[in-house]
Amino acid sequence: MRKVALISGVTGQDGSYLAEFLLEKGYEVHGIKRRASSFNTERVDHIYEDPHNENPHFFLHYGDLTDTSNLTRILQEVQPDEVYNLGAQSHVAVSFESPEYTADVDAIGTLRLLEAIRFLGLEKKTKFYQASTSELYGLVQEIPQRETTPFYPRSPYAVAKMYAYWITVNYRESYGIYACNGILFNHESPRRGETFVTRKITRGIANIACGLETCLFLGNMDALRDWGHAKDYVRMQWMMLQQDVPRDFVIATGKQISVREFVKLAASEAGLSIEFSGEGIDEVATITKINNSEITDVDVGDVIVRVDPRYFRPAEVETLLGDPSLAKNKLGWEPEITVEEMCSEMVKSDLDIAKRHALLKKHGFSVAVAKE
Ligand code: NDP
Ligand code: GDR
Repeated sequence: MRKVALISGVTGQDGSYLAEFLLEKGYEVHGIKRRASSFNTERVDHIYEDPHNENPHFFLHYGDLTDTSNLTRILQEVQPDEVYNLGAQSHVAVSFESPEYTADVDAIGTLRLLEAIRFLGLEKKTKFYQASTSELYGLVQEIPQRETTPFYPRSPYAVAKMYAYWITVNYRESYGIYACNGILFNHESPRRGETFVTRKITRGIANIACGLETCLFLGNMDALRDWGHAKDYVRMQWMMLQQDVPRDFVIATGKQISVREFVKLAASEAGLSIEFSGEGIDEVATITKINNSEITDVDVGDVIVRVDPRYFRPAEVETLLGDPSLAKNKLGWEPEITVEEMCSEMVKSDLDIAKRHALLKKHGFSVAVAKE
C-alpha cells in the first residue's frame, strides 16, 4: 500500500519541491490549490498527471484554508497518512497590510486542519506537519536561536504563526495526534516568490544585466538572515514525520549574511562587481567592473541599487541565525546546498528568463517588469 500525503500550499515554493520529493518516494500526493482567475499551478505543472491515466499518483483539489467544510471534506476523501500544512499568506510585509486575513489563513487555518483530523477520527492515522518559522523569534532573545529560545513575534504574520505553533503542540498533547513543528529559517530557490528579497535581488540584477531595468529598489539592507535552499528543507519536513515520537525542530544552516552581502553575491554571479557607498536612505550600489562581455546595457559607474523606504517594515526582524544541532543529532539532517551555490542557481535561472524577455522586447513584444 502506498502512503498518501496531503499538502496545503502545494502551488507554493516548498509545496512544489515537497510534492516532487514525495512522488519520488512512491507516495500518492494530493495538493490543495486555490481557485484563481488565471492559472496558478506553474510550479507543479511539470508533475501534473492526467487524472484519466491508469493509476495516477498526483491529484489537485480546490480548497482554501479559510473554508472549514471544504478542508474537512478533502481530508475525509483523501484519508491521508501525512498532512503537510504549508499553505499560508507567507509575506511578512503584506501581513501588516492584511493582518486579519493573515490570521485567518495562517493561525485559524491550522486549527481548521487539526480539528478536521479530530472530527473525522483520524487522530491515530494522520501525522501532521506545521510550517513554523524563524519569524517566531522576531526580536531576538538569544543568538543563535534554538528550539528552547523564547519567541517574540514582530509582525501579524509571526503572531499568527505563533498561534499555529502552539495549537499544533496543544493538539499533540491533548489528543495524541502525531503533530510537529518545523521551525524553518529562510529558504529560497529559483521557485521563490518574486517579492521575497533574495528572488527580488536575483531577478532585479538579471533584468539590469539584460537591459530590462536600470535600478533595483530595496528596503533594510542591514537585515541578517540564515538562508538555506528549499530542497534541503523539504527533505527535513518529511524526515520529521518519519520518527517514532513527534518533536519540534529548528531547521537552519547555522550561517548568516546581510541583504547587502546577498546583493553583492548575486551581482558577482551575473558578472558585475559593485561597491556600496552612502548611508541610510542615501545608500547606493555602483558598478565598479564588468566581468561578462555579454553585458552591454550597463556601464561602470552606473548606480544599480537604491533604497526605497516604502520597503521598510513597521517593525523589523534585524537578525536571525539558527542552531540546527538537534536536527543533526537526532535525525542526521544537514543542509547540502550553500548560500553561494543557491544564489548562483537563482541568478542563472533569472538570467535565462531575462534573456528571453529581452529577446521578446527586441522584437516588439511588451514585457511586464514587476517592481515589488
Ligand atoms: P509560498 O508563499 O511560496 O506558498 C504559499 C502557499 O500557500 C501557496 O501555494 C499559496 O497559494 C498557498 N495559500 C495562500 N493562501 C492560502 C489560502 N487562503 N488557502 C490555501 N492556500 C493558500 O510559501 P513557501 O513555499 O515559501 O512557504 C511554505 C510555508 O512555510 C508557508 O506556510 C510559510 O509561511 C512557511 N515558511 C516559509 C519559509 C521560507 O523561507 N520559505 C520559512 C519558514 C516558514 P497560491 O499559489 O495560490 O498563492
Ligand atoms: P522574511 O523574508 O521577511 O524574512 O520572511 P523577505 O525575503 O521578505 O525579507 C528578508 C529581509 O530582507 C529585508 N528587505 C526586503 N524584503 C523584501 N521582501 N523586499 C525588499 O525590497 C527588501 N529590502 C530589504 C526585509 O526587511 C527582511 O529583513 C520569509 C518568508 O518566507 C516567511 O514566510 C518566513 O516565515 C520567513 O522568511 C522565515
